[in-house]
Amino acid sequence: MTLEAQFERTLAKDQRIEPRDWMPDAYRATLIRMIAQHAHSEIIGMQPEGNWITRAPSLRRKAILLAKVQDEAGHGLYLYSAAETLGADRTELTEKLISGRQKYSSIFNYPTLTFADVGVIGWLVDGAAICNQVPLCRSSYGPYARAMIRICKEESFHQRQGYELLMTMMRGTEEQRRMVQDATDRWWWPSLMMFGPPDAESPHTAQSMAWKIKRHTNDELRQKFVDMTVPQAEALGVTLPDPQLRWNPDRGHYDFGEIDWSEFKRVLAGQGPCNAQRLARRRAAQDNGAWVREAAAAHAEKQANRRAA
Ligand code: BYC
Repeated sequence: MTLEAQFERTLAKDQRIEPRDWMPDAYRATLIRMIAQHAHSEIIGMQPEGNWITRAPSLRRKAILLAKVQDEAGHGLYLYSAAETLGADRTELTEKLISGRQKYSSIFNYPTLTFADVGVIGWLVDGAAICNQVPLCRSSYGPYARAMIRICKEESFHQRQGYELLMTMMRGTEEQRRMVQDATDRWWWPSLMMFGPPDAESPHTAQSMAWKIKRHTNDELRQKFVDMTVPQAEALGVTLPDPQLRWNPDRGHYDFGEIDWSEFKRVLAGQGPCNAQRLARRRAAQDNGAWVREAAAAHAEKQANRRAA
């Protein structure tokens, strides 16, 4: 049996491709692209919420937010490790991110204006991430699928903390309820864009589905997220900012309005409200950490010399 036939047979039997297995170059490249983008998103995603750590309204909220942001750093690290099993070099991936040659999720280019944004990010952004990522636990590439299992468990905690924060605010003052509604209005449409372009305009979906990397299309997951979120908004007492949102009994799904794809394209082209700021911050962190990397490399070299002597 040829190596390619063996690869196809593993996929057909719904078994996992592992790092030492033969795989087509394009399969490897797709996974590196997707896993790197995902890792970059986790790391850049620390910034919008990290913005509120020093201003959290209580010690309890600060501890919860710190834990969440630290989890995101951990997710980034598992994902960079998963990319390394494919032969990618972590330093190169970081270089590609900070020079704008690799993407991260569009969602993290929006500002966090009030503490309600922390709750809405947990509810909507982590909610969308869970919808998108649970099927990736069954992705055909073993190290990615295994990393996703732990990531999804932690994302569920993040989603619950966001919803709990919002429920508390909705039981508070009129001003707090206004903050929650305002944050919901600002984050709803960008959350729908997280799932990527419509299927008809997604260049990668068909091949990634054939390789069983992706298990559902962008539009299928977006619909699932809308169906899941509408009852949550009702329970919370907020309105989702879409007058066309209504239950369609014939389809068994909620219909929703047209997404402004020109905004999505602008954000991907680097012209979102915070793109420049996010990358500048990431570049500064990389520069400020140079001495740590140099010290670690010098230490490793010394240890190696000692062992060799
Ligand atoms: N933002 O053919 P398509 C998280 C790009 S959650 C930016 O559909 P694919 C977190 C796409 O990369 C967020 N770019 O591609 C949550 C491609 O560009 P290139 C991260 C986007 O790969 C809470 C082009 O558009 N999650 O981390 O089949 C707290 C065409 O798209 C976006 C993941 O990365 C976007 N929203 O599907 C903290 C999950 N959408 O590469 C952290 C894993 C599309 O050709 N990734 N593009 O230049 C995926 O599931 C898939 O890669 C996507 C896109 C659904 C995102």
